[in-house]
Amino acid sequence: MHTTREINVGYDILKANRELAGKNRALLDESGITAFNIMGAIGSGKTLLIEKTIERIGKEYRIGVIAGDVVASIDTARFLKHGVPATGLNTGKECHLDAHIVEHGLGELPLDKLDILFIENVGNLICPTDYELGEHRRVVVVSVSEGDDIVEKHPLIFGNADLVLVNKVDIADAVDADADKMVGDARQINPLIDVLKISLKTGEGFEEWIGFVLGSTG
Ligand SMILES: Nc1nc2c(ncn2[C@@H]2O[C@H](COP(=O)(O)OP(=O)(O)OP(=O)(O)O)[C@@H](O)[C@H]2O)c(=O)[nH]1
Ligand SMILES: [Mg+2]
Repeated sequence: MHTTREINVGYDILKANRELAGKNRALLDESGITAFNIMGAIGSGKTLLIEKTIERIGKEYRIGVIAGDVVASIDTARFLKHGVPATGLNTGKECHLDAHIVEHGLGELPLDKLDILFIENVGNLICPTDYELGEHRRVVVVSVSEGDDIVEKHPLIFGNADLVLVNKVDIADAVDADADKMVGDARQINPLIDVLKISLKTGEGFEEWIGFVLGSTG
């Protein structure tokens, strides 16, 4: 005969993760670093966003990057080309970063020499939702090429984010997407969220993004 017992593994894992995230945040605060968790759909423009931001403010602010991906070396190489400290975290079969792996990433970076840290999360709109990393701001990048129903199909990740970037508006007509619908969906899910329509190709909305970054930086 089998007996069953309920164990709330999910709760314990998330609780442990939150504790570790708190430690990461304390370390970042001690070092005077503002950290951004850049989440978002696969291929939505997370790496290019960080690269363009390094080009725009990398001379005035000391920027570091943690690149999290199933295979992280490709995005890490893109960041290193800009001459900033960057480290890659391979998540293997995991579809999100967690606070423990990020703690290792922090150990690889010269924290005393940084003002801003961008953490690129694994590209998807589901797994990263519940895992705090110790960041100060949570940003979700989606793009019109995923289809303009992508936001309403993945409500949870927008519920606890600070900012949504609706990227690639330069190709909205070509892919038959209504970027304003995506903006409206995000606001409906989370009335407190900031939303910007941007194009990393034309520069539309980019200065507003920079305003968000600098406004968040202590
Ligand atoms: N037309 C257009 N293309 C863009 C824009 N932003 C990014 N791209 C292109 O989209 C592709 C994916 O960009 P990445 O920055 O690698 O996307 P990512 O979110 O980091 O992708 P993963 O790390 O694989 O999830 C690249 O070919 C970019 O050049 C944009 O605003 N407009
Ligand atoms: Mg990337």
